[in-house]
Amino acid sequence: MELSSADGIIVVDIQRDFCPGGALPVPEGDDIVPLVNELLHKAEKSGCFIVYTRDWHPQNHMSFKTFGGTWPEHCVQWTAGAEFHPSLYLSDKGVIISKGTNPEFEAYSGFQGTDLDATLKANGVHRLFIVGLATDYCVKETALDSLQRGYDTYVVKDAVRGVNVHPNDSENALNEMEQNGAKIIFSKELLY
Ligand code: VGL
Ligand code: ZN
Repeated sequence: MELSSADGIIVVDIQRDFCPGGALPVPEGDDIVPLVNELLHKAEKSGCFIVYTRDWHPQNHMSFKTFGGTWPEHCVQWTAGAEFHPSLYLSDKGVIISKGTNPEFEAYSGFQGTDLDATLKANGVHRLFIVGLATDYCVKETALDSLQRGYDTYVVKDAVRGVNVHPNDSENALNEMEQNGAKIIFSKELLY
């Protein structure tokens, strides 16, 4: 597949807290970083629009156990855990979208409560490739919102990883995305 300026890549939440050693680690979450970096270099060369989403919670966010939610405290704004993985390639052409900033609302999707849709439309993006963490939460919800907003949506299977609170959660999430119209592809289809 050829990439162009009508394409975008959304790098979902590749942050320290979602990687091994972090507060809410996705098993092998950091394994995808070299591949994501390759995809980013390819995207940059092709004029593809680059977005990095980040989970960016206030300290009193409702998703935290201490505030009635289900997750340990993670990705608190301006803390080390909220930083992008240190090996993630940050393109200076990339745009950062922060989500989950309202203490009263969960926001797994990069579209939820952000100007991501407007930013993509303003830049003429019609097709989206989604990579990152976590397959069964933020990747899934971002992909479903992307489909709902009319983007031709691709999920790069070898460039996502899931939490798998239940063992099949990632597989089920990929099926759900596919059933809703997402295309599940492998990175080699973009790289070679
Ligand atoms: C996420 C759980 C809580 C994610 C964010 O990025 O998938 N998961 N907050
Ligand atoms: Zn979160």
